[in-house]
Amino acid sequence: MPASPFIDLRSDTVTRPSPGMREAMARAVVGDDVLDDDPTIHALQERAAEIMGKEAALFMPSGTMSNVAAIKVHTQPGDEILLDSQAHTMLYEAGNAALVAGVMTRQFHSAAGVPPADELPALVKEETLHSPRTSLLVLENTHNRAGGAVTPLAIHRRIFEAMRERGASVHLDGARVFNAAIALGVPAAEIAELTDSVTFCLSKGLGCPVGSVLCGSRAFVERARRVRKMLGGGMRQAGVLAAAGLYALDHNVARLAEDHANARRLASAIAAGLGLVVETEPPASNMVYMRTQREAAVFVRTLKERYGVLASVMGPHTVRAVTHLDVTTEQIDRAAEAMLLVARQCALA
Ligand code: TLP
Repeated sequence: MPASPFIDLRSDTVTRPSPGMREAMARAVVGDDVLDDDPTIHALQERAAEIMGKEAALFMPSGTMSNVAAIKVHTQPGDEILLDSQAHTMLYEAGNAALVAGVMTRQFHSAAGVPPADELPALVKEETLHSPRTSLLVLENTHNRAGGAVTPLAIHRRIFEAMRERGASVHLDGARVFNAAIALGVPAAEIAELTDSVTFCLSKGLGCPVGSVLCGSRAFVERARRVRKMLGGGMRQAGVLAAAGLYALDHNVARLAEDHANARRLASAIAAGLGLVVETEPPASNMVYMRTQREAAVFVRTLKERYGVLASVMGPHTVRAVTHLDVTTEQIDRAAEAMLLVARQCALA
């Protein structure tokens, strides 16, 4: 496999399957999963359900499809759902909740990525002649737009109990729930038990080429299977992909701590730089968000062209760098040096 000429910090989605993962994929025993015949997918689903402490799980093509399927199953058309104004589901899923589930979204604001546990209960509307029913709250842990922020368990517990009392379900967009679990020092199941459903991505820090898993009660997963089919997500011999997922759950979870250490290393190395400000110092998980004095697009382009370091533009003056299993500590040090130089050159230009 030719090495990438870049140090690629655009996202943890850029990882490529390792030789060990590719071997596991090549060896996978497969069947037609739409006919419920793929033993490797069954194994992944059972394993994921066990890890999350849920009754059942469903292999999904993406985090986006998992979230919208969960929203569809938890709601009726015309309902209202509560969403963080900066949630991935709010900003980056192409408005699919409105299209697929026919729901209204009501936004709330989180402080540094932690949802306002005190305010949320009052946002749940009871169904009346006039008002929509608030049937679902969607949370995100870790929180991407808030710099990979981690919501503490105590906040999850208060919110879950309050939603239960008011008859609303809680879905967790846990695209990076294993990063949250590592940061909190708890098994992922301790977060998942404070939700009605949870999805996690295999294709981010866990290093798989494709896939997410949606977990919940048996009845929830049965309904989600039908939504997946409706959305064209019924896959056939996808056991080759599930094998990558099983490999990742065995080999790539505990090592997420290394990505967090690399993010902290990067943030502290650039923190005193001229022409940029680190937004989350120290970072809670594997992301470093920074504000640049020059336009983020200019900063990112210069970083790529002069130093072969890739980062993402997240706003007019906001840049994101994400650590993952395909970047070494030595590359992080080189990336930090390049960022300092570019920020300085841009600031003085
Ligand atoms: N996030 C991607 C981009 O879409 C921004 C990234 O590079 O971070 N939930 C969260 C919290 C996510 O960060 C993402 C992807 C998703 C859901 C969607 O997952 P996929 O890409 O599998 O549909």
